[in-house]
Amino acid sequence: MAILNILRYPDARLHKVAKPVTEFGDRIHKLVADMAETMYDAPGVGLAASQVDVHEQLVIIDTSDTKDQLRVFINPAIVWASAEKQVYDEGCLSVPGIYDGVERPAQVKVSAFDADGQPFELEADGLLAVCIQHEMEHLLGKVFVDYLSPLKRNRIKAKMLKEGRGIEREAALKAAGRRF
Ligand code: K1U
Ligand code: ZN
Repeated sequence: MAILNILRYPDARLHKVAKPVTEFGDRIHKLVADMAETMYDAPGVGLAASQVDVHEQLVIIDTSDTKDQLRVFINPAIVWASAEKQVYDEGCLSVPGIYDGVERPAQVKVSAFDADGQPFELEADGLLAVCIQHEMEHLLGKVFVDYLSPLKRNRIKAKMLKEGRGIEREAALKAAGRRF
């Protein structure tokens, strides 16, 4: 297993549209295992393949307290969404440290395939419903900050770019320290 690099907003690759998975097998099992290790390490409750620069329709979610209930959604589709809405303070591993309210349907029914290619349907509410919708939007190339006002979005973009430059500088200094 391996910890994968999570793309940080505003990386343009986060806006790529993911393609359906067409073959199930060892490659998908390894991707799921690596993404799970990455998500638990971060830590987070969900991760879309797009966030690790794999532009295929694969999402993992674990909203359990015990962190032992991994759900895998491959080629997911929302087949029903409630008229009732809920606002949830969402976060995103690609936009670390930023949380803001997003309104979405309170309940959804999703159809998908599991890691072995078996089809299933699931009805979800609460955090699981929020997470499914948030992760599926990553597959469409959308990040939750796209829902915020242009003013908030631009502030977040500037903060992320500034922090990103700091991370790059630290990595360069660390690498230089190893050389000398
Ligand atoms: O980056 C992601 O898409 C994952 C994201 C999922 C999510 C969380 C909350 C609302 C909508 C979508 C996260 O996991 S952000 C981190 C987080 O919420 C969390 C971290 C540690 C413990 C519990 C939650
Ligand atoms: Zn996210």
